Amino acid sequence: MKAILAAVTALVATAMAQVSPAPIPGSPQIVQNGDFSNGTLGWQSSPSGSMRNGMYCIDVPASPPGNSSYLRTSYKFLETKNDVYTLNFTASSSVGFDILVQTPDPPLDPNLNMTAALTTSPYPFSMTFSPANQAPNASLEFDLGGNPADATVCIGSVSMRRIDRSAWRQTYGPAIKINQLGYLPNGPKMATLVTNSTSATAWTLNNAAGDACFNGQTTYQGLDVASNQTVSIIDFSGFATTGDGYTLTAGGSTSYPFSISSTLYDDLRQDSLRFFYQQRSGIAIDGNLVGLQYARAAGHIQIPPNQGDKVVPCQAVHDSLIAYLEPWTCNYTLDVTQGWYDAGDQGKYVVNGGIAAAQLLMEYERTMYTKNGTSQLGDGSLRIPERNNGIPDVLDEARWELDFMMKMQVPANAAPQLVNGTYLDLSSFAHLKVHDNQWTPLPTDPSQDPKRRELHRPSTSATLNLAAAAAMGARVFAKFDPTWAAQALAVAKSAYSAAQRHPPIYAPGTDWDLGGGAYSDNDVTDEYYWAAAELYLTTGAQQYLTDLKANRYHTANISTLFSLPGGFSWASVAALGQLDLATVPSNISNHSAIVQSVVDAADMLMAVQQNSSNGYGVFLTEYPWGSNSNNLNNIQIVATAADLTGNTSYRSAALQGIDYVLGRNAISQSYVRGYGTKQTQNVHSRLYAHELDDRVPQAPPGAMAGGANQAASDPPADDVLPGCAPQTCYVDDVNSYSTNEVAINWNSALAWVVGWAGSQ
Ligand SMILES: *[C@@H]1O[C@H](CO)[C@@H](O)[C@H](O)[C@H]1NC(C)=O
Ligand SMILES: *[C@@H]1O[C@H](CO)[C@@H](O)[C@H](O)[C@H]1NC(C)=O
Ligand SMILES: *[C@@H]1O[C@H](CO)[C@@H](O)[C@H](O)[C@H]1NC(C)=O
Ligand SMILES: *[C@@H]1O[C@H](CO)[C@@H](O)[C@H](O)[C@H]1NC(C)=O
Ligand SMILES: *[C@@H]1O[C@H](CO)[C@@H](O)[C@H](O)[C@H]1NC(C)=O
Ligand SMILES: *[C@@H]1O[C@H](CO)[C@@H](O)[C@H](O)[C@H]1NC(C)=O
Ligand SMILES: *[C@@H]1O[C@H](CO)[C@@H](O)[C@H](O)[C@H]1NC(C)=O
Ligand SMILES: *[C@@H]1O[C@H](CO)[C@@H](O)[C@H](O)[C@H]1NC(C)=O
Ligand SMILES: *[C@@H]1O[C@H](CO)[C@@H](O)[C@H](O)[C@H]1NC(C)=O
Ligand SMILES: *[C@@H]1O[C@H](CO)[C@@H](O)[C@H](O)[C@H]1NC(C)=O
Ligand SMILES: *[C@@H]1O[C@H](CO)[C@@H](O)[C@H](O)[C@H]1NC(C)=O
Ligand SMILES: *[C@@H]1O[C@H](CO)[C@@H](O)[C@H](O)[C@H]1NC(C)=O
Ligand SMILES: [Ca+2]
Ligand SMILES: [Ca+2]
Repeated sequence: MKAILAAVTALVATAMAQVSPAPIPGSPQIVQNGDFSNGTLGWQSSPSGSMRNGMYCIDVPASPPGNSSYLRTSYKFLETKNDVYTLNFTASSSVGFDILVQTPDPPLDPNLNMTAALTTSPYPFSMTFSPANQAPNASLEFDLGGNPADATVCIGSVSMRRIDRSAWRQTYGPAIKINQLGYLPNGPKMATLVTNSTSATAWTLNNAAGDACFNGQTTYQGLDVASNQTVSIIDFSGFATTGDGYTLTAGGSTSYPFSISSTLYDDLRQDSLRFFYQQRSGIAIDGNLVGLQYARAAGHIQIPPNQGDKVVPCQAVHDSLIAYLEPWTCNYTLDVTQGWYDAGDQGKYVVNGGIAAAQLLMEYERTMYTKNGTSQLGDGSLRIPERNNGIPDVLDEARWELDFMMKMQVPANAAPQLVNGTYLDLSSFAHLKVHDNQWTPLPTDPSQDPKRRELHRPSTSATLNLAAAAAMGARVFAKFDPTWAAQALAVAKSAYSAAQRHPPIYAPGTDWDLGGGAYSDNDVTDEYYWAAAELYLTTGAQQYLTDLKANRYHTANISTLFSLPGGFSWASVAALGQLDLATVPSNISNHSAIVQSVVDAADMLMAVQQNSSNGYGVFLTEYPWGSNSNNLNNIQIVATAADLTGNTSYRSAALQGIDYVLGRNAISQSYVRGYGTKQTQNVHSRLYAHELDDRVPQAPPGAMAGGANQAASDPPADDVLPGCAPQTCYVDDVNSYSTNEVAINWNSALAWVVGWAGSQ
């Protein structure tokens, strides 16, 4: 599933006649008359059979595999995409052979499609599966072909249930909420105590030996609106002795243990970037670099069953008619290998790749203009194949994505393409995305994905996003690889001028659920702003300066410019342009006003953090899909204000904001794999669906879940989160794509922020 479909994923629950009751938590039996106690009520078979010893038995003539003989339900039922089903039945055959068990819902995915090896003794089969697509008209079917000789097949005790989550309860952890990784010795040290007590409560800081080493009194704060918890604050910033295994106690509660260390963020700085290597497409993942359990073959290099990504066509017309309501296609193919898989799926989306690559480039570029951090991001700093090639590894990682994005450009002189009834010259535009034409199940190894890969229609957003990111790449790579930098700059310029050739071609909201997310965007003025800013900073050319100064974002108020308080995102990128105009040296005339805008934005965010209704120091007023990244992107603004001004109140505010994703939150959840006592286990990802298949690993250290989502909707969330307070709307379940997915644009926000924190 896609990370960002909040507005469109609410699948309409269709009521259907002749369908068994829609499954609901706690009463989810789907099969009627599964023990055949009512004869064949609810069943169809060919040939017809009869009851023997409590089972339904069919005499099946010898036949090739297939459905020439079958037993199936006579009614249709709903199978919810990604939900978990278990099918049990007992079966035997007078002649041993394999039957096929299916829940077909043509022309959709196989859903359940498994074989059961029958022998003469009745055997109790149990099969668990998750539909890869919404299947509104599924039936349960036993295909009885494939028997080498005439056979009597008997089936009984058929039961199929949707997972029962009625016993699930949110877990809140200790009443004292802390950053479970820990605190910097010279940084703020805040914790939150959930208590109804309005009076000051004594707290104690204990070292690993259990000895009290610091103490104080809580400050009553009141209601934290986002969690509906009444909280008091513990401030132990005055304590700076490094060590591991500290705990806080207060009001009868003891916190999880944590460290105080000046190297606190060093490992996470690496691990947050490691995520990108493991998301790479088009290259084998080397187990010697990241652990043998993560080794995998190169994905999508057109070795069967892969159908891409070396010679990828545009969408087939029957798909594009759904996406654009007209038969858009093209008559070329592109090699679009490389890049990172976007999220839990294996699509590759230019607009999301662009902001993720940009944040990695910014993480590095920041160190060129501020005093510290370069060596920690240098060549050899990451466990990637390009270590020790003379180029800082974080830049090697970003280039893997930029190389893919540059391949997404429409060839020069391509034939005109249909857009809104007119054929337009889209040469040098960027295709918005490439992904499967249908969803694959969890887990799926990328090298085993058999679906057709398709290029989707170019959009102005993708084209300008490419222009911006490639211009940044050109700038940062100029001294490491001038040849590549020149290529990237040529791409950026050609994309920018191509975008200007036509009125905006918007990526539509209708292009979703054909195996990928929509990434729709109806405002590309911010993309123009970002692209003009980056091209200006890279080239110094007047043309781009003129464009950016004329762009309405340049003079917009700070909430518009920085997307406050919600946070910038793949669809709202003006902040990225403004942050770079503020931090990257240039001759722009109103530079001090631009710096001031970053400072003003940071002030607005500080007001959010310090609001009395905010008990967790988080830069959020709402909790949308991927809220952890909204918080982190806002931290990037506050931290940049700290870099620009040296004002320690911004530094302190930004560091406090990080505590939230590492456990100082209403449910004591560290959303980062490998860090913290109560850390996320079951992220939604085809690479890391360990919860569904033991042979697949859990997500590696440094991978971050999207986090609380006040509009969470997916199979587990729909069962267990109704009525949740926004900051508690999280379920650590592999199928909860709306709260527990991983994504490149979320980890890039984490990477920038912990890269910054590691330099403090
Ligand atoms: C058998 O059918 C009757 C009438 O349709 C129904 O009331 C009863 O619940 C059914 N029993 C089972 C076990 O399905
Ligand atoms: C058997 O399978 C074929 C091919 O999938 C399908 O067209 C046909 O409808 C099926 N027949 C029955 C009786 O299910
Ligand atoms: C179902 O499984 C059978 C046997 O493994 C295979 O031949 C068939 O292609 C599968 N069907 C689908 C739709 O995947
Ligand atoms: C399900 O089947 C019913 C009747 O067979 C049909 O009217 C309906 O369109 C089908 N729904 C879908 C989503 O295919
Ligand atoms: C299937 O059988 C297993 C093992 O006996 C049991 O734990 C489970 O509850 C059964 N599930 C259904 C859907 O009947
Ligand atoms: C605070 O009071 C509310 C309402 O009585 C109660 O539900 C909640 O459990 C209390 N919280 C704590 C931490 O005692
Ligand atoms: C907030 O908590 C109070 C009691 O602690 C409860 O009555 C109320 O329903 C809760 N509100 C929400 C939105 O959860
Ligand atoms: C694509 O279409 C254009 C215009 O119809 C045509 O000139 C060109 O030869 C076609 N290219 C290919 C590879 O078919
Ligand atoms: C197509 O036209 C409609 C109606 O004028 C407009 O809303 C939409 O944005 C246009 N789409 C593109 C891609 O130009
Ligand atoms: C900022 O500008 C937008 C768009 O013009 C407007 O809707 C919003 O109210 C303004 N916000 C502030 C804080 O002035
Ligand atoms: C600013 O302008 C001067 C004079 O044209 C030029 O030498 C310098 O490189 C420019 N600086 C930047 C950062 O573009
Ligand atoms: C980073 O630089 C700041 C000043 O820019 C300095 O106060 C701090 O000590 C430096 N940190 C490290 C780890 O060098
Ligand atoms: Ca390197
Ligand atoms: Ca936009």
